[in-house]
Amino acid sequence: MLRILKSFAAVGIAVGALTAAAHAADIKIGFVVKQPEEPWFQDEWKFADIAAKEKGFTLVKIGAEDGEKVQSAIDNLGAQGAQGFIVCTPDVKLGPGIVAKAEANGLKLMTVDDRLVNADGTPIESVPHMGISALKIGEAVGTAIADEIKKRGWDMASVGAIRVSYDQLPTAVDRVQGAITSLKAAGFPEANIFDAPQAKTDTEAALNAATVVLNKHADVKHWVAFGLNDEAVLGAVRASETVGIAPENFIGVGIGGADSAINEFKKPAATGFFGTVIISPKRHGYETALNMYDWVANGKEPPALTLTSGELALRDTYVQVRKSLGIE
Ligand code: FCA
Repeated sequence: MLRILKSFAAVGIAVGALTAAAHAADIKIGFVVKQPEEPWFQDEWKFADIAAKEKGFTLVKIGAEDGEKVQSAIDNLGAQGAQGFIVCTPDVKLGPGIVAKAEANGLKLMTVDDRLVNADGTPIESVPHMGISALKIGEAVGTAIADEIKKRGWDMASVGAIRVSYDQLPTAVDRVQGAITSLKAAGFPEANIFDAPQAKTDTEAALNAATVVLNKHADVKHWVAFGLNDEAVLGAVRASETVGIAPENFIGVGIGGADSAINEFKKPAATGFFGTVIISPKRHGYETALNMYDWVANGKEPPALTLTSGELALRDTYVQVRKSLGIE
């Protein structure tokens, strides 16, 4: 009898394990990003894929560059029987529409990187979000630039700063504001900071915006640049090269640390792209995907707001910094 009971118990455990596995296999989670060609988002997807493999759920990756594509991506996920999705939207003002669409399709919703806003511009707090500590990371950018200005012995009063801006995105505003705060605290004159509004958040748009500033102030010899990400700063660096500014006269510090920055650091000679504050695609990809999985599978709601940190890296330190962040 005892033997029979024991074997029943064994079967019970095996069936339990099978049910859990079958359950994970039924789970489908979407990961929708605004700029699938940007290395940062490719890295997010890469780490989300690792979470999917580990837990055994299906990850559906969708690039959605505009509002219409976001809407159809959500309908598509609903039609495929997904239970939830994570999104970095091309426009945070789509917030209320995205929330409504997710609800209509019975999908759990979480945001990453860019937080949805209400019609009045305030964040939609009911949607769990993971973003970066934008002000703090921006401050680290500004400090790195100010330190390097001093190291190169430039006269602060005659240095020009390019603020590559994308003011329709709150996290972008905070990032550049942080940089300005640190620069000013280090004695950088506000009047020397020139706005270069980019039409899109890619390198080409930043190049165009920065070129206008550089042409307007052709008498300035020493330049620095900051923006919302590596692409923004790389655009400013490319613009400086086009107008003939030497790398030693330019200090650009980005935010990101994915391939856009790495490829620049790998060039045989240093460019004006001096450094980047590396943020974690592992946390933003792997952790958000796990959070969503836990929500769907176990009913555990993700934290309402998670803000991740960053770490400054230069040409000769980025390999080490990436390793220490577990993203090598
Ligand atoms: C925004 C930017 C990306 C990346 C992310 C964390 O979405 O557009 O480049 O910096 O925040």
